[in-house]
Amino acid sequence: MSSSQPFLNSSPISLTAGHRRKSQFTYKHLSLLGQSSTSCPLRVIAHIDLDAFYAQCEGVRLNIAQDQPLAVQQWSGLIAINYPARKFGVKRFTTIGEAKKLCPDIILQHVATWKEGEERWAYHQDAFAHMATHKVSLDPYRLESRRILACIKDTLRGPPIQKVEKASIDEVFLDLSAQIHAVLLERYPELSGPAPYDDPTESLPRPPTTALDWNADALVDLDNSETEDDDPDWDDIAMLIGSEIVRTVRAAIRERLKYTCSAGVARNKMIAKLGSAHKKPNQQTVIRNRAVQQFLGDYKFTKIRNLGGKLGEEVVTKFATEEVKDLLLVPIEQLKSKVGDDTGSWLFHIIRGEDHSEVNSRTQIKSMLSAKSFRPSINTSEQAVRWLRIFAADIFSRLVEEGVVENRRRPKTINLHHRQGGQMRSKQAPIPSGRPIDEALLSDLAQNLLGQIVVDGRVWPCSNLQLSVGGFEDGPTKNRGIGGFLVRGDEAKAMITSKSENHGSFHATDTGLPMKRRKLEDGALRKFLTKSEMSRDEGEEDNDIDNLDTIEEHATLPYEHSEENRKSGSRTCEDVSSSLLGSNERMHEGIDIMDKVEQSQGPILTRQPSTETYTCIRCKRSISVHQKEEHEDWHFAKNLQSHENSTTSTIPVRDNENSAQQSNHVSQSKMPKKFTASRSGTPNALGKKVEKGQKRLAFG
Ligand code: TTP
Ligand code: CA
Ligand code: CA
Repeated sequence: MSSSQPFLNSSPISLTAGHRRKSQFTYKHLSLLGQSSTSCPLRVIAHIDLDAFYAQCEGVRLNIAQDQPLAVQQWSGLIAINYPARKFGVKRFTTIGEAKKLCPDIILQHVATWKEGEERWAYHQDAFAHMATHKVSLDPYRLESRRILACIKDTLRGPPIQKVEKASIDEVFLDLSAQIHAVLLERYPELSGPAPYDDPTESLPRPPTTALDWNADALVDLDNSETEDDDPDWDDIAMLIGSEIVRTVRAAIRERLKYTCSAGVARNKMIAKLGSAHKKPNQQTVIRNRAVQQFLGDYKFTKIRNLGGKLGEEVVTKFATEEVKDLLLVPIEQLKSKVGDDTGSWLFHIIRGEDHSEVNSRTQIKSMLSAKSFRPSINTSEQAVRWLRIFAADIFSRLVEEGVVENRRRPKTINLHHRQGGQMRSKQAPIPSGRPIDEALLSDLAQNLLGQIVVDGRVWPCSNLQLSVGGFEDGPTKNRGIGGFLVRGDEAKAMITSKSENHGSFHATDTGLPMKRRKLEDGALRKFLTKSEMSRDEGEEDNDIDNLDTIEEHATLPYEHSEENRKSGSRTCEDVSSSLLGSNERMHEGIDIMDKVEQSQGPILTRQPSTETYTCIRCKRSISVHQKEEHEDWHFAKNLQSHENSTTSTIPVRDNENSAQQSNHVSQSKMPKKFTASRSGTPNALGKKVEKGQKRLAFG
């Protein structure tokens, strides 16, 4: 055995001679397994999710005994509760007071915060009392998340090439197919011979085994039509090997980093993910192919990825049930006629456990967001600028991890969103490509954008600011020389063009300022107008969004006080600090969609629920009027994310909203367009097209 293939030697299979019937799998299937083909029927995917993640991070950091109840506090709410504390009935929406009553020994650790005006985040003992002047930092958890990912990759190190997709701050998907293929050939040399008659459609020999040792795995019962007396076929054995690998990975995380996690092992991402949540903490659940129907039949379909949100609600309404087993009885034509061809077809397959979505190891961050809701609102540019500096520092520290210093990756644009009363405004600017990005540059650009908002007037009181960078591009080389920072031909052309356009449409004066703007208070303006070029979006943004269940973030919805709902991806955005990954999958998840934001973070709002409610026109949820603003911010953040995601989405177009060239065939892994952001044109952060002739003004 080579040291790079750590799983080849274990042999938990009892080798009793079995029946000599042929396998239902062919040589072709085996070869597809080696290629990690998404259509391979022997495919094995694992989903690993850390138990009570932030709580474990704090427990490990503070070296607290593992049986000690502990919860992570954010302002006056709890965002993560460890399993010992859960035994006392402490939950995510338990108030601090209640938690102490339920469990007097509980340790409540507040998340780290950036204090207004300070340059670094820190653990401040009194942070909870200073929501107005502190901003949450998720850096400690991001760092641990990274260490865990590195540990997983190290444990799985190839060959064959590993496929690991970071799905959220505390989750990964692993496509173990290629590894399992290698193990199979090593353990069962009879599989490596050429296919009889050189025909790949020939069946494989039957596995020489009648019983498999699943160790301590939680094994989901087989479908009714199957019995444990049936001899295992190669898919069972592949699953078993996958499960061994996952056990090894979990043990490594435990030994090296002290964290426990739970896992699901199954034939695709959708089932694996349900599996990891099936038994927690510190357990792994295997859903063999022969157990899929049984397993899914017991679920409400609203628990399935992508069916947690609006689409799920629509299906519930149209078919008057939430149960998978009821929906299984509905013929495909009926599904199609009620929810459209593509959605109907997708739904038909997904409830049968068919999901061919890929484990995408190249998921990359597509944008980063740092934001703060102000309560009370802020009233001066000085205050805003102090926050912008923090946002810039926050984003820059994450950019460093993305390799921005070495120019491995680099964002192209910077956006500032500003909320005043019910009005959200947004300004965007290119990040000049001719110089390295640093904290000061981001801070300057952000201040320029704020300057533009100030110019427009109606700025204070401001209740929310959000700074984001996006449009990430890979650098040409890891170590790009100085030449790499020179403006490229096209960019230079674009810059020149946009400048001349601006002059034309804004009647710029010799100071570079448009007439209309010069009338505005010069002092406030000057302060913000610095050397760099500024961009201007015309008019107010339209932040309409219709894709509740397509985005991932990490904010917690205050008005959905249930574990179930949180799984379906509903969270708010108060202090937000997120990085959006460019993956197809994230579009499809609810909370864990929110999860795929590499980490956005979800503050929990713990105000007393108000009796007064309104129905949100976007998501049709009933929301307390007190939470209206946060709720709208949440849509806003989700929209931003969906925009970022939309560029890599493989989601198909839904019939009733589709144009003529819609295809009838839809990949089962895909979701309908209605639930995604628009991909037409170049939507800006708010899903609105950025105008081609976006006005840019050069201020002196
Ligand atoms: P989850 O994986 O949903 O939950 P968990 O890890 O705390 O617990 P479990 O054992 O059930 O998996 O979320 C991961 C982390 O994300 C969680 O520790 C804290 C953070 N988070 C929020 O900040 N807000 C939220 O609303 C949720 C659900 C999670
Ligand atoms: Ca978790
Ligand atoms: Ca999770």
